[in-house]
Amino acid sequence: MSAADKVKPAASPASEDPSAIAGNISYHAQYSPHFSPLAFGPEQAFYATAESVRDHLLQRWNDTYLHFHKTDPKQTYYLSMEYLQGRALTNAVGNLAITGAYADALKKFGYELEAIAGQERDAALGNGGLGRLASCFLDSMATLNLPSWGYGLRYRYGLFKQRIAKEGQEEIAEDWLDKFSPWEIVRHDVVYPIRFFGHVEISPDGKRKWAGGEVLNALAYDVPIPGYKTKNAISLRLWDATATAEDFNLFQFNDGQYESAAQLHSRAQQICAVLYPGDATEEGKLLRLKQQYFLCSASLQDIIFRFKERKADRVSGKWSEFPSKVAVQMNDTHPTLAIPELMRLLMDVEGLGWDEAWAVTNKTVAYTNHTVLPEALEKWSQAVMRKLLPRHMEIIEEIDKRFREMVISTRKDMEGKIESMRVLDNNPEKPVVRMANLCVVAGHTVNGVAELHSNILKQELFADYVSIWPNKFQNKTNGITPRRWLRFCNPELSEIVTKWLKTDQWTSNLDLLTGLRKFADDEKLHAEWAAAKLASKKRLAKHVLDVTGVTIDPNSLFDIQIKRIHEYKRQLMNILGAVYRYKKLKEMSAADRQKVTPRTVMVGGKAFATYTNAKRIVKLVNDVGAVVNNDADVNKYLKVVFIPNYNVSVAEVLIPGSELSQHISTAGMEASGTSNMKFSLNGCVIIGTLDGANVEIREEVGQDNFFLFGAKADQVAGLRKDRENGLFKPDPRFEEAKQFIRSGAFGTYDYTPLLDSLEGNTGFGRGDYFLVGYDFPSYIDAQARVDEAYKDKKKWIKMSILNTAGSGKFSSDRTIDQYAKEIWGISACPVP
Ligand code: NBX
Repeated sequence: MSAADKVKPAASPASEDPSAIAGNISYHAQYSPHFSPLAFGPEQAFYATAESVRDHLLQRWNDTYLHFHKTDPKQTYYLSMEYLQGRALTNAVGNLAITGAYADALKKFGYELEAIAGQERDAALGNGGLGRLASCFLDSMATLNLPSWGYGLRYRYGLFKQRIAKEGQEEIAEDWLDKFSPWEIVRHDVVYPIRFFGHVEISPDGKRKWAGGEVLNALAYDVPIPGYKTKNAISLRLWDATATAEDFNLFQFNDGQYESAAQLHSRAQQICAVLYPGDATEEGKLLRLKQQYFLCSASLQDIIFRFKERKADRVSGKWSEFPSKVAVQMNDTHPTLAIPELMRLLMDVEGLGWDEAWAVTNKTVAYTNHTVLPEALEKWSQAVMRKLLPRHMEIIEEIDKRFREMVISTRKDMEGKIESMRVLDNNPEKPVVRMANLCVVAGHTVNGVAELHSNILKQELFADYVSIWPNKFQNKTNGITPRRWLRFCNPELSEIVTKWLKTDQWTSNLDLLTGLRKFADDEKLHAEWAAAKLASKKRLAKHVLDVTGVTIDPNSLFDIQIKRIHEYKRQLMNILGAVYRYKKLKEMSAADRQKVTPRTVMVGGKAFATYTNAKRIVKLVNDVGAVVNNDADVNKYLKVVFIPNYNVSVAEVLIPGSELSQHISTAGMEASGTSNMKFSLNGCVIIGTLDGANVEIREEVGQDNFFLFGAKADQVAGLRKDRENGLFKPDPRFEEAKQFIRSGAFGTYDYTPLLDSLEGNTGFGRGDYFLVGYDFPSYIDAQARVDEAYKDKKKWIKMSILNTAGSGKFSSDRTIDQYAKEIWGISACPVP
């Protein structure tokens, strides 16, 4: 009998009876000594409740691990530098179907579950869409009972907190671990060494091996991810960097050299200190590359460990079996180092030859692209790569060499294309490794995230590779989890949907929403729908008042744009539209104003700390708001509000309360967008361009229920050329809006550089690269159609219902099912 067999399974503290739950919450308040046992304010109540819920999670999580271990299915490992998890309590009790029991239990202490859940800090280990997608995917993987795990980094400080000061956006470190996270389980038994720097040693028999340099440890923290109404709970394994006692130089410390004594400890701390360290400096770039390697190396060592562990009882156990047990998905190019790291581990540690290691690697890894913006395609200096990861650089060079040889020997016709397709760009001025090219060359599958984007990948960015590997490229249109993004964040609307569909099965089979179409004209449904929307609008208005001090009218049209601030997303067009609207309102007679549809324009989003124009846009929205909202002539008809510190939990309040949402990127530039799906699901109508997933949303909800405007993706290049040739004639309305800002109507801040970016025919920071001027007139016209449509309440509510009804396709369950079948080759493994 092994020692482990002697450990008796403990009686489970996980109960579904409110009295027992209340007892368990009290237990955690007293015996999990984070606070004084006498304190039981809302914050203490949150931690004790979360720990009690964790007891439920742990049981499922253990059962799931053991079941996967016994069954030994092929398993997917999702590698992502980002997860935007947001809060976990409401989601956990909802997925475990114990919301009512916990609400009742908390009432015994005089607390509302919703208020206690509001105590939780967002886990913001991501920047935006890419990170939130990873979190939605985990929810769907667990719900579909798929054998799958997420791997990421445990950043000490996640995405910064945004404060709006006089000068505009300020960034403050977001201390999500301020007290502690009740959801993570530190795994002292899961530790791997990670090497940096050093050199390559060659043994007499020619074998190459990486040695020297500095070695840190990766320590695992597991976050259980419960599926919805299933016994399965999977793992999000987040790595933290640590140094050991041996790395602490006691001699130096006793000699008073405190900093050098703990040098390795401080380097370890830097690795997971922040999400996306600024990479303007060389140090910043090196740190970001260290982070990427840290994630890849720790995860692959862990994956190989598990493969061997599970293989132990099997008769055969050849490395060629690895791809039938392991699928690795790289979320964008950030985890590309998984490729050379897997090659290194297979060759240098496990003793495989190149060809064998390459075949295994190729069949194991796949890559998702999330952007076609050239400046966002990762390239690493060869010198930095060689210094930090000398053995990996050798492997990358060999991959590059073999790829070139393959093209030359098999595709004479492609010879002229080789330089741009290569992994290495050996431009003597700046030799770099092109990470996307490495992913395409090494991976078995490459996918885009919406139809339009995948087509652009195939026809433009990766066109040359398509002619070599026509079957490598796929589309997987993004999705969102309907649990967090409707069921839990919008309980009023959810209840109505369940009532009219006569089933709550839509939460795991979102296509059922089409069943609402036949009630789209039903007056009773309209009344209920409108009441639910109004309740959500009131909740939103309260949030706005709390965080900005601005009172907004729940009877006005709530128009929202929330996303990272970027010139291609064109928040500037939105605010120019609002400025134009304001100016027209000012010019109108009081009688005419009364005929106008009152609007509240809300914009939220964070600007990257060093992205100057994005920060100017934030400032402009705030400045416009300050003038408009205090202008007694018009503020009954227009308010402009900047929502500070946009994050997942703020989105959960804004999206249900929104009626019109803006997805107005220059066509061809937004790979997919996912908040567009969330809005539409919550009965919000979209004004947007034919970009990313907008195209598919419009198809699903019907073109009458979508306000379309703007240039199409295939026109953009021609329009830019025309402009360079001086053929662009700006619309007077566009000129008027810009001129109004230049006149100082919104204060003394110098908006010249921002507005100048929209002028001229070409040039750095000029030439209106994102075509705001070209699209502005059709945008204003589309907004006028919105105003008219909103006056007809019946029509508007019907559009709203049809948006929800047409959202079934955009469940991340559908997306993940397609990944599982068409890329990973894995199937469900439900805990019995
Ligand atoms: O990924 C986003 C795209 O812009 C969206 O269109 C898409 O819907 C979403 C999910 O597929 N990309 C994104 O969020 N990128 C990043 O956050 C990012 C982070 C770090 C970095 C580059 C991009 N170095």
